[in-house]
Amino acid sequence: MVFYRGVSLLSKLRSRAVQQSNISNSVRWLQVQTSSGLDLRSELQELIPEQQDRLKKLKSEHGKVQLGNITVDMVLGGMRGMTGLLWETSLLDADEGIRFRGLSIPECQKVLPAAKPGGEPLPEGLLWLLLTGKVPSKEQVTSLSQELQSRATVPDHVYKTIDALPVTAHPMTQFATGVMALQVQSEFQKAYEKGIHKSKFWEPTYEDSMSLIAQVPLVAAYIYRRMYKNGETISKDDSLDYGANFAHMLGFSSPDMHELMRLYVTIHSDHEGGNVSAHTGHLVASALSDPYLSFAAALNGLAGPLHGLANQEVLLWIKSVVEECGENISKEQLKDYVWKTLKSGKVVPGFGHGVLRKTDPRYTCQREFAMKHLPEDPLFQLVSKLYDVVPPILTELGKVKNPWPNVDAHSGVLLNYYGLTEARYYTVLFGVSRALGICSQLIWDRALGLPLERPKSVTMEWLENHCKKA
Ligand code: NMX
Ligand code: MLT
Repeated sequence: MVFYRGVSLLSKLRSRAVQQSNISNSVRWLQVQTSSGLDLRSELQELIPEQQDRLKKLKSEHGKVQLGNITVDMVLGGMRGMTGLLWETSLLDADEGIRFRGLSIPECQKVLPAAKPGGEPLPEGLLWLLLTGKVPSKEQVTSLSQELQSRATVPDHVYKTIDALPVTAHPMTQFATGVMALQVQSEFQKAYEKGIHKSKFWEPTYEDSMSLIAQVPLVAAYIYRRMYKNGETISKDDSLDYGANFAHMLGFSSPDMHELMRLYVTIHSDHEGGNVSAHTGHLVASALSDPYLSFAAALNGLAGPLHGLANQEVLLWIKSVVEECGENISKEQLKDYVWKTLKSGKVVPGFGHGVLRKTDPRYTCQREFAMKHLPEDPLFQLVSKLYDVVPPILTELGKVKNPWPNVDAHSGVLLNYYGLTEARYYTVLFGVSRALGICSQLIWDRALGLPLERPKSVTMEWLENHCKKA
């Protein structure tokens, strides 16, 4: 089922990493190591003590080292630029974009196992990488696929709980409700009630996290079929990998759509720790809330239009452009439309970012996918025109820190091309993928014994008085 693109590419990547003369060399080298065991849990069990020691050493030797100054602007500006979180699974560079355990998206596309030669990475491989920091082999990915398949069952009460909501309820409301209903089977909650020792917290967290990752595609597919396909559900197919099976349960059998889903789930999974969904999941989990409670909270953050819901907003906005001006809209007409959106007090969805300052590499890899599979699609061509038209306008506004497109600017037209046209559903797909990142870090939160998150807040009066004295 799975094709592994081999040791030669990995060696090339390694030797390139070794040749680079920057300080991160040794870290990158470690990060592209391969691992050997087939059982992910045992692999983790081996890694945890050394990472616990590493954290202890960091704390005892460098605990008092300063990481920067906090300004009033930072406090009033949504904590931008304030380093305040430990997040092991990925790191975002403002110019380069995301690296999953040190690997960029193009590097992941090269070294992670794929379903076919030259194909997109399998999300299971990315999950293995996020959890262990090691590139998995074909056999490890197959074994993880099987583990997820064996956990992919959803109790009937979950579907009944979703059915209690009106079918018109937003898909993200239905999704978060479904995840909350899954919570009744939390192994962590049961173990905590029985008095589990805190050194063992990561174990039931692993169980819950892996089950949750396995279950979310079923819940998500149920919601899609309930809302848009008269409730006619499609059973899972255990012969398929995670991404392909998700597409299959939604009702899509085209091999290209299966490839798209693998890419989609891989690239949306993690975006370091400060984004609203990841940070929410981490914060809630810091109270020792179990993975289901934490991930449901994360989904509620993802459902906001400035965050994950932007993928819905982009396609709806693009469709409104087409409705008003037609598919073959000129760049001049498009400029007018963008200005009209801005003048009505709205944002241009899919552009800008809280941290990134260049085009999102997640946008770029989706663009490459489109150029390969749907170069003539009129909506793809419209998205390409937006790439030329929007950044100069946002720059002209004078206040937008990043005028370039983000991940959400592209995903909708790809899905729409393959027949997944219901834009209101798109954030659910983002949510399924984000389970991989949030849950991976959550296992590490418990393994490292990270504490309750509780930053200090102040009032305007406190700030005024402080500034007078400063
Ligand atoms: N269209 C119009 N105005 C914008 C945009 C945009 N795309 N991006 C930023 N601005 C405005 C922003 O609203 C703010 O205005 P004001 O001072 O009047 O409140 C000003 O520019 C400065 O904002 P920034 O510091 O550049 O951005 P910030 O870090 O505050 O926000 C986003 C980041 C992502 C919320 C913002 O760029 C945005 O609203 N983008 C559109 C929505 C979107 O695509 N979100 C998805 C992000 C990715 N994801 O999946 O989560
Ligand atoms: C994400 O993927 O979470 C978004 O790009 C938002 C962010 O990183 O802040």
